Amino acid sequence: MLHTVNSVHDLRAALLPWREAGETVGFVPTMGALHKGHLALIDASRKVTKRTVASIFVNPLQFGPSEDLAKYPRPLEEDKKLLAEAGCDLLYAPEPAEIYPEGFITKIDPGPLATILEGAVRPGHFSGVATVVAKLLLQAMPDCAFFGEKDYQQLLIVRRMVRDLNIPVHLGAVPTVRDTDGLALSSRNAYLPPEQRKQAASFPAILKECVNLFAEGRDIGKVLAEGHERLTGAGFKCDYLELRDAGTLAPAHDLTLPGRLLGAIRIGSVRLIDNMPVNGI
Ligand code: PAJ
Repeated sequence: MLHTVNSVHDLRAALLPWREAGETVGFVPTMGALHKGHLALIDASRKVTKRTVASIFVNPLQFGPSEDLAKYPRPLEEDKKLLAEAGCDLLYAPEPAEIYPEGFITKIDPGPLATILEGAVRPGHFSGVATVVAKLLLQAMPDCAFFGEKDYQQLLIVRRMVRDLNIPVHLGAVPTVRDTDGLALSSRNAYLPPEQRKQAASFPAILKECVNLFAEGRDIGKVLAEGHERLTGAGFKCDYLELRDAGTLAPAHDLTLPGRLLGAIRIGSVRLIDNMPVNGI
């Protein structure tokens, strides 16, 4: 049975003997409803550290007022089973009052990176993410922490925060895990009715087509405009489809540096994001 703690005090108490024995600790923050994408982060941690700690916390601070906080899936028992099978050593599953006690006021402002792309559509989202990730890292003080490329902008924001605030942790980035039809695994895929789930596979397929056209040296603006049209033609509402510098997320006008193609679409009420690397030439 997976050892589970719910408070900062118990988390630190559980980590202490490992620390005293000189064992390295890897940390994998999640919001639960775990799938193979999350488990790839556990695997990545287990490869480089002696101990692996996962957290499950559905962070109210990163949900907008019209978003799905209340209905976010919380299958805790199933998650614990998956974590135990994956070889995770400890689960930290705090309640909101443990993370945000009465009077909590201090938040992290990740700056301009937090106001573009996802941040433009979801104001305050990345401040909520950065704040909770900073808290979790300070609570657990791991040697390494692992994040998925699936949430590419989040990964860059966390990297930047760790550097700017001198948080003593090494970050590991894990490539996106996809379903057999190419759709990036996400807890939100469960909201898709079967017909829309089938339709959703066109999203990564269209991104991939764009990546291939960039590799052929086609005009960036034209490829993006056509990609946008294809997404709309496939029945999606496209929030954005953009080619950005992979390191800074600044708009990429050419491919002298490695790029990242990032997209967000809606199918009905479900919003999906995805991204793919575009090699510099
Ligand atoms: P959550 O959506 O549960 O994701 C937890 C971690 O799993 C993130 O680092 C995310 O990028 C990674 N992940 C999700 N789907 C993946 C996939 N298909 N392939 C690879 N990695 C994947 O992201 C969050 O939670 C929260 O914002 C959090 C960082 C926990 C802060 O609250």
